[in-house]
Amino acid sequence: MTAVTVSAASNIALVKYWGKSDTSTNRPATASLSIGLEDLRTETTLTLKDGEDSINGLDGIAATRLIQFLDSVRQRFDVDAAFAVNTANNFPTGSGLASSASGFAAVTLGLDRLLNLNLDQQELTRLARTGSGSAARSVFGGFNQIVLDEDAYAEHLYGADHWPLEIVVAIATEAGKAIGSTAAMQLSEGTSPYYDAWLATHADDMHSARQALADRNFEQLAEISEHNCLKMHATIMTSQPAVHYWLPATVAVMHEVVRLRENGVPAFFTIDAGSQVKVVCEPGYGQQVESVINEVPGVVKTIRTRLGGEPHITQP
Ligand code: 2P0
Repeated sequence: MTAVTVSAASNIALVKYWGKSDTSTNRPATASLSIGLEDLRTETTLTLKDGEDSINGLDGIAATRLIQFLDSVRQRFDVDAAFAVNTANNFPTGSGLASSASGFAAVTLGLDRLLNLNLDQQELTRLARTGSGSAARSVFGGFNQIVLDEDAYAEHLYGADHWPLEIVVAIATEAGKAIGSTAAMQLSEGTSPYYDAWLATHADDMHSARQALADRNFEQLAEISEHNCLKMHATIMTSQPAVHYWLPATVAVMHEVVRLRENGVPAFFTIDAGSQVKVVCEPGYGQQVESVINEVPGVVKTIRTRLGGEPHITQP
């Protein structure tokens, strides 16, 4: 085999990863729990070649990070090969929609296949994580968690059929974010007075979210997801210098989601390191939620999807 194509999906964390205990390997300081987004995907083709790597579809820091990752794989598995990487996202890149998660999951799965590494699923997630912490959770579709041992790996909890939630992404801007999550995390760790509280209360959030998933208790999942998201953002905003990811439309969507819930629509919000709001709702409510969110002032567009995100591997 000389080439492979992988489609991997983005994911969003309901209980979030923010902070690292080892920056060189992206070992997270906290566990996390996520859902895969069926229709937000990165498609990456890897082709073996001579000479140097060529990267098409990424530039700047993102391309540098990818080449560092390829170097680490070459070194670890004693591989003497270069790669032509062609990659594209079908959603806005670098704006808080976890393109590094789907991107590094796709490359990891592709390298495993192309180089016949035959890593087991847990090893695949550990390797993807060294590219980007959240990428470990995009190795599988459905509901997944990151487990901390002396290292950290992702574990598949349930398939999408366990609870086929729907997701509406409200895009507040298509511009890239001013500060990437890796740098913003470091700032939070080093300067926010709330960072220690974030760490100290995280295990309880994981426990509560896992229980809500097991019981398919939407109210409990909504409460803990919004709480965990707001704690992370409080930590981000109180870094010095402060990091401002939210835009007016971000806040307007949050208010609209609370109003929807008060009117009996089962929906909650979560926000990653950016200004986009992801609205998660019970099966069957996606269309209604999307039509309301679309009208919120400042929302540029919406993307509606469902829980899923199994990776697909093909040979071109
Ligand atoms: C998450 N985020 O759990 C959290 C919530 C953003 C906010 O994981 O430095 O791109 O590459 O490990 O994975 C985004 O961080 O960071 C992220 P690195 P990554 O989804």
